Amino acid sequence: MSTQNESARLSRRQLLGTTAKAATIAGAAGLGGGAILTSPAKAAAGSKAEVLPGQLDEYYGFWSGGQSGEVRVLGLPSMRELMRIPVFNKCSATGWGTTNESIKILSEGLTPETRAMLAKHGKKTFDNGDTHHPRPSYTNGTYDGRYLFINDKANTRIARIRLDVMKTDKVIEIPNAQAIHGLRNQRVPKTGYVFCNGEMRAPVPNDGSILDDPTKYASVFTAVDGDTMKVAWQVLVSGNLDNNDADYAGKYVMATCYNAEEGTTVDEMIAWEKDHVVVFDLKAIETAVRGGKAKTIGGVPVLDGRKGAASGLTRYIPIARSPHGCNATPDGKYVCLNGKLSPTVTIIEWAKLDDLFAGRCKEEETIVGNVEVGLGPLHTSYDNRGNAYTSVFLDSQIVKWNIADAIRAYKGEKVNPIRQKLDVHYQVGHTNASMGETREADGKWLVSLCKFSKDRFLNVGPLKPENDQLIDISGEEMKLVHDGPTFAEPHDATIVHHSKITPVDRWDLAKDPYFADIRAMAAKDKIDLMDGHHVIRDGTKVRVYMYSVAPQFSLTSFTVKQGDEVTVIVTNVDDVSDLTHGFTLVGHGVAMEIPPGGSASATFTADRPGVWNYYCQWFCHALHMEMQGRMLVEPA
Ligand code: RUQ
Ligand code: CUA
Repeated sequence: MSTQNESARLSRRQLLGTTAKAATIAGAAGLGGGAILTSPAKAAAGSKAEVLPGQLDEYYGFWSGGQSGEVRVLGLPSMRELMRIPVFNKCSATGWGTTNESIKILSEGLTPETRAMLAKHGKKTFDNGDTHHPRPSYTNGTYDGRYLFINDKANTRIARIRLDVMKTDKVIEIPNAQAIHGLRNQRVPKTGYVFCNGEMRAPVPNDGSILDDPTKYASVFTAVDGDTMKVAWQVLVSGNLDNNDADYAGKYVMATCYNAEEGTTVDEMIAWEKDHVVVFDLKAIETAVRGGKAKTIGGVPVLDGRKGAASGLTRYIPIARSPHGCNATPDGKYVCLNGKLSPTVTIIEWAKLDDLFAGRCKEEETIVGNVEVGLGPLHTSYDNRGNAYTSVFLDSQIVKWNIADAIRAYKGEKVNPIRQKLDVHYQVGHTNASMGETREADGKWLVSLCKFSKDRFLNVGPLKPENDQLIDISGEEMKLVHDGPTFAEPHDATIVHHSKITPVDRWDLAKDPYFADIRAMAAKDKIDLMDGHHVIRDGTKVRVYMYSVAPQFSLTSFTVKQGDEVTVIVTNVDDVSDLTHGFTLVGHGVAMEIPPGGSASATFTADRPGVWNYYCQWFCHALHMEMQGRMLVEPA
């Protein structure tokens, strides 16, 4: 074995002067150490990661934007940021959260109760979100380029992003649950279900009849139909659901749970030696829903899969306390559970779950490996050569180990599964390998998403960027080749070969469902969106249609009355790719992206008399500054 950084690790541990357990607990509370330690990038591997000017990357990386509420698209191996996709946040550049189209997407999937609460405060949706897990859709165990799904822990939502246009097209709130954390897609035959872990426990229904009685709370596991974005069913679960993963057979989903104690303070939550993973039997659950065994709560079918319910829908497998990451191996055989408070990764064999549900084996007998990797294992990813790569938070390392050897060692053979421990900087959360969550894992690149950057970049004040590191895993030895600063907080990233995704260059205004409302509005007003300009008055409502061709709007002034509710609809008729216009109305909080081949609309009240200029805020032409017009508001 080559544990090249073993001595560095030991000295760091000595430096911290803490015992393993205390360090683990301190680290879990975010107090983890990590002395400053640099690891020189290897020149040869570095040049492999270099993508020269004008060259394209081989992979798309989908990065969650954490508490920024967005998703980011990176190119790998260059680690260049290619795009940001607003999801749960408001975006000043694109008008996400301002345009009628985006507001509809952000509001129509909320529960009636949430909509009513927001409406009382004059709002149509939430302004914040907390994304963690960006997951592309699958067909037959690999990415199919249709969608990317992402959770919102903050307001219990999930969103779907269309990968042809890289825009969010559906957002739904998950009823009954609180704080969607783990999110995974069904891999086989396809997505299919999107599995959502409601992490935090609360009464179901949460109507105020139960308050300070945590024994009556539940966490809620939800299967959403990824095609319709409707909740298919929910299962109540014991403990707090953390991460999850689906198998490669379409039969089971597994989720790690902490707080089997069902306490409400840290001390209570880590009191026991063991927590559990919960296994969901998809066929049994579907049969139960079809057989009318579910209760309708919050408008969706809910089954009870808690420990005491003996439902036959779930099984609970005890493992060391507070397990975190849950990662299926690309060969379809195993799933790894990352210990977090335990220095181990536990391996469960999917096939043994058949025996477990049939009563032919005990819970512990599904476990086929338990490998000690270091302090604070969080997540594991895979290459195509039988190796696993585990992120180890407290030790700030990526640990490469061999799955087959880990299983042999568990049987008592004298083999050491550990291949290498590589220092990363610092306190790594997620790690993910290229195509590592598919049958087509290719073992080329691995990212290490570090929670702290300390001294790795120029100082920007007390709030430092995170450090996303790129590691070359194509050879025997892992090599760190790139540091990449990122803003809060890319919990997770998925690396997809570029051949899996085919984005378009232009929208199709005539057909795309994204513009259905604009088309319907124009049809009602008998207007051709691609031609002329029109001001339609409808009582105190005014609809203003114009198109844009660099460097002009087809309408350079329009007149409304103070107090009118004005809807501006702008269509981009330019024929050139990469020619985006914008529409910003000064002093009214209105800004929108007008994409090639597409249209956008925004509605506001013209409450201030006088002259209000509008302009194109997306650089489009040498005369871009001159691309403007005036709204004349007659005093009431
Ligand atoms: S979790 S650092 Cu939100 Cu994916 Cu593990
Ligand atoms: Cu159009 Cu700038």
